[in-house]
Amino acid sequence: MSLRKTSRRDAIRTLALGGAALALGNTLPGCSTGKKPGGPGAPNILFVFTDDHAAQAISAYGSRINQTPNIDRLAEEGVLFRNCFCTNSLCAPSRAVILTGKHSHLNGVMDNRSGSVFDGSQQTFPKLMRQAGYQTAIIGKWHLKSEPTGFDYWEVLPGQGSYYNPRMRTAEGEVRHTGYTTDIITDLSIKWLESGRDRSKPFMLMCQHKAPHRRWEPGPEHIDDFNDIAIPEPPNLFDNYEGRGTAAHTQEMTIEKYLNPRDLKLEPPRDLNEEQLRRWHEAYDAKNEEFNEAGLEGDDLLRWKYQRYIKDYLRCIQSVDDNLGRMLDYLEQSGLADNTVVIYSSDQGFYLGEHGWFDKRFMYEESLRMPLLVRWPGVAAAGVENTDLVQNLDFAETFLDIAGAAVPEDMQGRSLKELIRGRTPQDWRKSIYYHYYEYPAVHMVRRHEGVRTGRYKLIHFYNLDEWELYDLQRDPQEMRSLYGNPLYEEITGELKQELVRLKQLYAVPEEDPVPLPEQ
Ligand code: SGN
Ligand code: CA
Repeated sequence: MSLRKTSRRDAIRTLALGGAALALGNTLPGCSTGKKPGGPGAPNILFVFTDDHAAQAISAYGSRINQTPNIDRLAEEGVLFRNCFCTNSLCAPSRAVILTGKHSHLNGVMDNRSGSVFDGSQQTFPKLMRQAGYQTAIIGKWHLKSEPTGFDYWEVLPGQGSYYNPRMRTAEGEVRHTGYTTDIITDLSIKWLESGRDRSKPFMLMCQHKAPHRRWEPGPEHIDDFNDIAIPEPPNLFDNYEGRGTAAHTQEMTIEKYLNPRDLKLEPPRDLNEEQLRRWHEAYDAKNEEFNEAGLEGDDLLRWKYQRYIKDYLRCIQSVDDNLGRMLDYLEQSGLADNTVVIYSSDQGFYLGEHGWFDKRFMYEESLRMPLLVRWPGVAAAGVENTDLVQNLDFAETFLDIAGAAVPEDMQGRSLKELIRGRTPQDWRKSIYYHYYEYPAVHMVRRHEGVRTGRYKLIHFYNLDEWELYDLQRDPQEMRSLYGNPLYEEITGELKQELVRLKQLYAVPEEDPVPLPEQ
């Protein structure tokens, strides 16, 4: 830990020099490599994207609960973004924002419901990269219901996909694999890099894992990890939601009440083959017997559920981290590493027991934040941390900019390329807009929108007409809303104005685009 910090400080010093050197060599916007878009030598992009991986479970972000050596390699060799946030903390919406560079109300995917089908005929960055001469591929979780468009190759999980023996959709029809899905998605990705692509073109490969999504089913290699240790609990595991409004009190995502027997591995998954099931029983049966005999209640039962949940979640992440290591090794061995930008991120954050919760959806920090790490040899300085406010809204623009392709005017984010190079533009955004729509639905998180600045967060649960205000510097865990406190009247007024400005900027409709069902 301290070693990494030292190397970061050194790296920041290097950046000051490196930045100047880069400025002399590369002054043309959109042409960092000095190469034509899509032409020979244009950088490849490998985007490794997971489902529900919270930054609190990455050691480079200071995790107290696990080690992720391969993700950390990206931090050591590139840039770690501390303040990357999603616009709408849910799977399909986050993915649609990434493809289009537009907020949910413009790309049409406001929530995960069956009616929210991504309109694949709209402008997306993969289509534009293809036009710029790139080969594009997506392998793994897609979750946007319609057929992927803009990809030279795609092989995706139907819906949420499964952890074991996944069925996958391809342009030629459905295929079925045997094994652990995180390993399989990596195998397929390496196979495409090795023999599936047109080697005369640069590539954009989206390698998108199902893990570590609920029901957190570990793979055979990590199923016994963490057995003999207790994972530290978050300080607000026993939160009683005092100091917050109706939404925090009425959600349905507490570890205490809403984990079911399959989540807790008191019942095995239904899709395992004989050998996998044997391994499963070997891992859980004795522990489950011990649990059944203990007759735990109250706080002790919650503590046990937290340990079971968090260990399985972390076991899934260990496989993700191993498999990222395999991808990085492949890039090295194949000679691709020097000219490939590697990006790691996840569709949103997740509660790892904070506020007593699992799941996401709220605009509170743990589920708003996305991990984002970028390694770009020769361009990004190594071991640097960026603290600017960035969003998944910026990803499409960033990919296009890396490729040297033009960023369309109607995309709503902004390329992160200059930030990756360590040079934040003077007029970088000072606030972000957030909007969550999926209510009523699983977990019963009320609809809300809000604004976050570097220090403050204002949230409006608009169907309840309740506001919450947090001073993130004084109350990083968001335990007490300051809304209505006279000392914060001025800042509240400023944030309300900022919210209005952002809604105009992003063309948010007056009427909620997802009508509330009749009561
Ligand atoms: C499933 C999960 C929910 C989760 C949603 C959305 N239940 O419905 O807990 O909030 O997905 O997740 S499960 O028992 O089926 O796993 S998302 O990441 O796809 O948005
Ligand atoms: Ca997700």
